[in-house]
Amino acid sequence: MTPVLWGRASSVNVQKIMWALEECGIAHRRIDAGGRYGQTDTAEFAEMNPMRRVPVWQEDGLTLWESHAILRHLARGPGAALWPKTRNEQAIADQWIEFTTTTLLPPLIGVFFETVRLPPNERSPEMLSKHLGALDAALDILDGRISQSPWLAGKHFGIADIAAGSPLYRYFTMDIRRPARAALDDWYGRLTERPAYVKTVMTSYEELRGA
Ligand SMILES: N[C@@H](CCC(=O)N[C@@H](CS)C(=O)NCC(=O)O)C(=O)O
Repeated sequence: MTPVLWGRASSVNVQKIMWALEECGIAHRRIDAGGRYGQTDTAEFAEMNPMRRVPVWQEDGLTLWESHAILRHLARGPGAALWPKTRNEQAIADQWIEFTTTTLLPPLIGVFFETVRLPPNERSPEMLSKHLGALDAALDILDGRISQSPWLAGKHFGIADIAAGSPLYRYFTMDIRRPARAALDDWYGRLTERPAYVKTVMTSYEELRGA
């Protein structure tokens, strides 16, 4: 079967997979699901992913959810160009992927909600300030890493850059204050030069805006 990616193109977690697929020219079909596209509340979807979340990846003999697990799976196969070359680089890539899940994404999502997703009358300056503080601390750490290494895992662009880089388009386009960070700004600039990033990540998120 042609592999199937379930998930709406406006989801930052789906975008990670779309970006990896595009970087490596991996044939697949994408089906819109989640958010305004629904489908996640059906029994069939729950069988694929009991979390009822997107993305979900389906190929012969495998149904997989959790975007970072999908990224690793692709990079161990047709997306090998994204898989770090040495065991040490694989460990470092994993470290930054875990950092993305635990430390970068939660405040970034919080800021996105307080700036875009919530209707203006439900936004809270206190919550925004709290999330921005945590986000700044996470971005300072990323900036420190990129000031020592061109890409997160080392010399080569790969899955860690995709995991951490996909939400950064939102960071750099939201209406918030952004302190200059030379290395991080340069890394983001290099991401925006990749045609696959432009096509899959640098896209409108207006459908998510609260009324
Ligand atoms: N840890 C999961 C998070 C998945 C997730 O929260 N997906 C969001 C979209 S970014 C979702 O499915 N939201 C409900 C919806 O879109 O209906 C992953 O990385 O895949």
